[in-house]
Amino acid sequence: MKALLLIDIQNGFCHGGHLPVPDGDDVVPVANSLIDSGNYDLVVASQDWHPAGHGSFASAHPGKKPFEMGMLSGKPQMMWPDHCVQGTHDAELHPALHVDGIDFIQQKGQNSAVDSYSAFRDNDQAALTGLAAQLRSEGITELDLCGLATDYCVKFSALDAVEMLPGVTVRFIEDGSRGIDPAGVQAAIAEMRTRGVAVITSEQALA
Ligand code: VGL
Ligand code: ZN
Repeated sequence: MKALLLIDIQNGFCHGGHLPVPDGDDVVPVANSLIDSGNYDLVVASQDWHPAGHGSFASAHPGKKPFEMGMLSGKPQMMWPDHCVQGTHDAELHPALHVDGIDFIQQKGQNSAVDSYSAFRDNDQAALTGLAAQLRSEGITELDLCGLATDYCVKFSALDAVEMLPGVTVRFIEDGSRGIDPAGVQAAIAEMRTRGVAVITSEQALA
């Protein structure tokens, strides 16, 4: 049983969004070809879904600017621009994404006191979203993932998949993903490889 996990392909991370990832829109046609391939028994999309004033927003920390480090609940936290606020256009999935082929949307990031890069659990590795249990109950044995951003939510989701779904083959689709920082992307890919994530192309995923 094969699943496709599309990470945070939302307006906020694409052109014109509040936290745009360079060339973020370019993942959409790749994601659509994967969705439409019929290769997957289950297609899940994650959605960053923050309440207004979320603790990861620089605007919630007087004197802090976006992309500086700050603190959240006593731990170092990247200060992000306000993004993907629940119910706003910024939080919607990209309008060109073939949502009819998506079986389930996994929201995350609702707790203001902790960020949640991974679609599986928060950054404290405490609160689970329920996605791991769902994939297990569906009998998923292979998980391919891609989306935005490689160096944050895609990486954290891939590493959690390896850890939380023992026995499941996890593959990162490189051309279906884009990152925020080029050095961060290279480090993320190296870390994923080291931790047992296969790095593949969409062509390989579709083969
Ligand atoms: C993300 C930063 C903050 C992501 C989400 O989707 O990679 N990055 N929130
Ligand atoms: Zn976020």
